[in-house]
Amino acid sequence: MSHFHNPIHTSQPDTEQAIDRTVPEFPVAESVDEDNYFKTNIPPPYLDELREETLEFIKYHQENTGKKIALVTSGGTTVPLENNTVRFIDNFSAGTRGATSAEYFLELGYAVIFLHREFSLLPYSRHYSHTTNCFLDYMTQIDGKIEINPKYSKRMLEIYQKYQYARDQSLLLLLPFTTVNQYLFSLKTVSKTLHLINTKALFYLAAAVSDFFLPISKLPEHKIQAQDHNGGKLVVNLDPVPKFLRRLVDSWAPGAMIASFKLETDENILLKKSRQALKRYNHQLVIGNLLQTRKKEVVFVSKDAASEPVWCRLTDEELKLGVDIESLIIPHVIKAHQEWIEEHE
Ligand code: PAZ
Repeated sequence: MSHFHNPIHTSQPDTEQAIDRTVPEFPVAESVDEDNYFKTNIPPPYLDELREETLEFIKYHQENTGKKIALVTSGGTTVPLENNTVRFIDNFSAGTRGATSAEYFLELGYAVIFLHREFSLLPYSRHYSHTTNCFLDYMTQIDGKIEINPKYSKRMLEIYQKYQYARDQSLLLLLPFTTVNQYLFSLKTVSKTLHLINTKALFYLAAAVSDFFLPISKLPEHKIQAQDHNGGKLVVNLDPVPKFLRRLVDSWAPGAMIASFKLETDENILLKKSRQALKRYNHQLVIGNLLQTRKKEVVFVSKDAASEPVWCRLTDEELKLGVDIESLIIPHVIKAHQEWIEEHE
């Protein structure tokens, strides 16, 4: 069983939705919003295949390895403005947090379902895919043959060995999405499938999910024409994406441990918004981060009323040496997961 070369592709969207992320709080999604959303938007055609792959992966680990499972979401979602999509709204996320975190989960004994934006960073290949102009920069020509440049080979061998181990042990299931609609249908399907078999799973929600979208009912079928609009202007009127985290907690995967990320750009509201998220969605852990400093510090806000926020920071020296902040985040999350499992046994 290898899930590294998944046949599902998502970047040619069929129909969907829109974003930005600077706007007021929207109401928490109730079941009626959920029903409405999933009734009035079209599921991606590969959803059954995605469910089957998830089920196979979970059963395999339940029967053969007994490993704990982490669902890691990663990267940004797009919001198509046309059904035959020429234009879409996107966000900044490259998937660094998700891909790097997945590596540390794997290293620390988890099997990982990696629900990610197609073509964003992936565990292991992230070290090479976006870091130079081209992967060929890592190669060199010696006596008319092409080889890995010796200055990279030691590090590449270490990464290759981890990659090979994860691949050969079937520890990583790669599931792609592109649009926010694909993300929502996939998250619901994977969560419910996971919940059927493994109620003690860990959800680690690092994807940057659109807050706004264009429902299928309002989506033009064809490329928007400039002359169709007043003075050539395009005014886009987006709906809020229902806040599904509460549905995940209450109904899709009740009993799972859920850690979500909260992204802000204003440091003065980060803690307040992180606490608010925890209260609104009633899950276990919010990891707050600022766009500007997300690679060097995050704050853990947990449900335990007695606990103060815990900051986790890299020193300047560690940053210079290229230490990943995820090497601090993941042990913290795993410890919380372990304690949570013990409490619920
Ligand atoms: O993908 P990346 O490493 O560039 O960014 C990671 C992140 C900032 C998207 C993530 O840490 C995060 O905060 N995700 C949740 C965003 C939100 O919906 O608030």
